[in-house]
Amino acid sequence: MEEEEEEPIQNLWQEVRDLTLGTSTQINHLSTPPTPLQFLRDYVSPNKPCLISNAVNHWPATTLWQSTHYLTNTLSSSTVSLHLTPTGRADALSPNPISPSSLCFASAEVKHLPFPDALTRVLESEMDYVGYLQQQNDCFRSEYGALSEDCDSDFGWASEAFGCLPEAVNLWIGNELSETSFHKDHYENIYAVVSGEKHFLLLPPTDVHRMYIREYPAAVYHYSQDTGKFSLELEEPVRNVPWCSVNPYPSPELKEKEMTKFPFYFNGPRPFEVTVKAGEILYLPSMWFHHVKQSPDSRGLTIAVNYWYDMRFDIKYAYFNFLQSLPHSMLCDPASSGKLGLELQYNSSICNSEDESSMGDVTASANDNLVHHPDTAEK
Ligand SMILES: O=C(O)CCC(=O)C(=O)O
Repeated sequence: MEEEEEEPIQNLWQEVRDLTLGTSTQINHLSTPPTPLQFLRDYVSPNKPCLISNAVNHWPATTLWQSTHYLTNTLSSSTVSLHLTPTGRADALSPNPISPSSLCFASAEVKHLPFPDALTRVLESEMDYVGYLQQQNDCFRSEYGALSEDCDSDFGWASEAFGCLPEAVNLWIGNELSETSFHKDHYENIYAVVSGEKHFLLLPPTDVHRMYIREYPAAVYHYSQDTGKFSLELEEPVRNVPWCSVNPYPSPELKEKEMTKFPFYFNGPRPFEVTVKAGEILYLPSMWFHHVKQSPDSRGLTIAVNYWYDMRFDIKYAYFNFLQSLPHSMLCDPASSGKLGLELQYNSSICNSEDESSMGDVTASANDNLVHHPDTAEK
C-alpha cells in the first residue's frame, strides 16, 4: 500500500514522538528516583521529561509547610517578593494600553513585603488583585533562607548526572488563579511540589513554530491602593520581548478564532499533560515549552520549589537554535503551504498577524498567565 507522503514540519513533530517521547500525552512516571546513570541515559541525554515519585518524602517541608503558622513564624522577619496582577497572569500577553487592538507583554508589579503580609495577600487573592510569591533569582536560598533546612540543597542523582550543583533554587507560593504562560528556559529544571498540585502542558523544543513566538512591547502593571485598580504602562524607552503567542485555554467564544490564528498549535499533536502532585517531582528538560496552572491545597495554597541546573550548550542546542531561526513566514509561504499537510485556512495575515485584537480579548477575558522571564521567551 502506498504510504502517504509525510510533510516536513509535521514529520518532525511526529518523528520525535515516535522515536523517543511516545505518542500519548503522558510522560514516563518513575516510582522512585533514578540512578544518576539511568537519569542521564534515559532522560537528560534524550531531552525527555519524566515524573518521579518518592523523591522528597524525607523533606521536613512535606509536613512542616502544611502549617501556615509554621511558615509565618519561621519567616516572620523575612522580606519577600510578591507579584501582583489583576488576573493571575504576569509576564503574559495583554491588550496594549496605547492601542488595545494589539498586544503587549505585561509584567507584574513586584512588592517587597514582610512574609506574613505577603502571604495574607496571596490568600486574599479573590480581591481586586492576584498575588503570587515567586522570584526567579535563587529566592529560596536568599529571601526564604530561613526555610532552607526543610528541603535538600540538591538532588544527588540529578547533580551527578548534570555534573554540577543547582545554579538557582526558587520557591513558588500561589493560589488557584496564578498561571504561567508558555515559555522555555535555558535550564534543566527539577520541579518539586510540596503542597497542592501543578498542571503542566509541555511541548518539545522541536515544536517551536507551534508557539508563534513574536515580539511584543514590554509593559508593567501598577496597583493603586487608593482605587483598588491596576494600570498598565508601557516601558520607556520601548523594549520588545519575544514571547509565545498561544493561549492554550481560550474562552469558548474565542476558540475558533484562536484555532485559525494558531493552526500549528491547535491542529498539531496534543501537548504532554502532567499533573505534579504534592510529594512528586517533574524533570522538565531545558528548552521545553511549558505552561503551568495550579490547584491549591485545603488552605488555598500551592507550594513548590524548583532547582535550576545549568544546561549543556551542545549540538542539540545548536540544532534547536537553527530550527527556531527558520522564519515562520517560510513555513507559511503559500507556495510551500501545500507541503505542510495542515488542512487549514492558512494565509499570510495569520502568520504575520499585525492585528492581534482577538488575542487581546482572550488575554483579557481568560484568567491571565504568569511567566517569569521578562527578558525573552526563553531564559
Ligand atoms: O510554577 C510556575 O508557575 C512556573 C514554573 C516555571 O515556569 C519554571 O519552573 O520554569
